[in-house]
Amino acid sequence: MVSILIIMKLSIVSGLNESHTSKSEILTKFSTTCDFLKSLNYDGIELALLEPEKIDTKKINEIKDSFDLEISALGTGSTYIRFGYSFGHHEESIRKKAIERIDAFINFAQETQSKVIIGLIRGRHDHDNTPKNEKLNIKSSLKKCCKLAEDKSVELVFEPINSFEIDTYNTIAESVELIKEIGSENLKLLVDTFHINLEEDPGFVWDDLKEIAHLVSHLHLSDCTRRAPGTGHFDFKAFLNIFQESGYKGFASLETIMKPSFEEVARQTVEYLKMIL
Ligand code: LER
Ligand code: MN
Repeated sequence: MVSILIIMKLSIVSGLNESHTSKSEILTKFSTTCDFLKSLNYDGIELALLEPEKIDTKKINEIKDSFDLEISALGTGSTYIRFGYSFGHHEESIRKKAIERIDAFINFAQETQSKVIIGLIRGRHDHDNTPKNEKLNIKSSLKKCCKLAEDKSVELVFEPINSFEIDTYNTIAESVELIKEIGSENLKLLVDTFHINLEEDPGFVWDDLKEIAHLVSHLHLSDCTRRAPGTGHFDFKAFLNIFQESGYKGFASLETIMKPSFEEVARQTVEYLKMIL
C-alpha cells in the first residue's frame, strides 16, 4: 500500500483512556479511531498510554491488522506527569518504578511491533538532587531499559525536549552524544519539529539534521505553535525532504494540540502536507 504522503508513513498521536474505561470501551475507541484514520489514508497511530498492561494486545493487533495500520510508537510521558516516576529521581525506588513502567511499555511494543518513546520520563530537576547526579541517574536508568529492550528486540526512541518542559537533553547534539555513549543497537533518536524550533540554531539545523538522520527512527510533527503543520512558520518541506533523501523508513507522527478537534487536525494536516510535498 502506498502511503498518503508517498515520501513516508504518516501517523497521529491518540490516547485510549485505558486507566479510566473498561476493556471493551478501550477497544471500541481504538477501532473507531483506526476506522477514521484509514478513511484519510493514514498509515498508523501513535498511542500515548499510561497503563499499557490494561489493554488486550491480541485484540489490538486484530483491529489494527484489519485496517492495515501500524502502531508507530508508544508515548510514555504520562508516567512522569501522572505517577511522578522518573529516570533521574534521587530516590532509587522511584527510578525503579519508572523502569518497571517502561518494561510494561516494552512488552506492549513487542506484542504490537511498536517502539517506545523516552521523553518526559527523564523527569525534572528536583530539590533533593544535583543536575550532575540527575544525569547520572538518567544514564543508568536508560542503560537498564536498553537491556530490557534488547532482550525483547524492541527499539527505544530518545527524544530531545525543549527546556521549558524538561531540564536535560534539550538538544539533538546532547542526545546524540548520549546515544553514542550508551551504544545500544536498540536506542535510536526521535526528532520533534516543535522542539527543533525552540532549541536548535536555525543557521545550522538543516545541515546538522542531515548528519544525524541515520540515527533517527521516529519523527514528531507540529508547527512552532504546537498546532497542526501549516499554522506556523516551520519549513516542513525542507525537514521531511532531508529524511526522505537519507532513506528514512520510519513514521512522521503528528503530535499537536488537537484544536479545533482531533479529526480536523488529522484532516487539515493531510491536505497541507500533500500540498507542500
Ligand atoms: C513528547 O513527545 C513531547 O514532545 C513533549 O513535548 C510532550 O510534552
Ligand atoms: Mn514530541
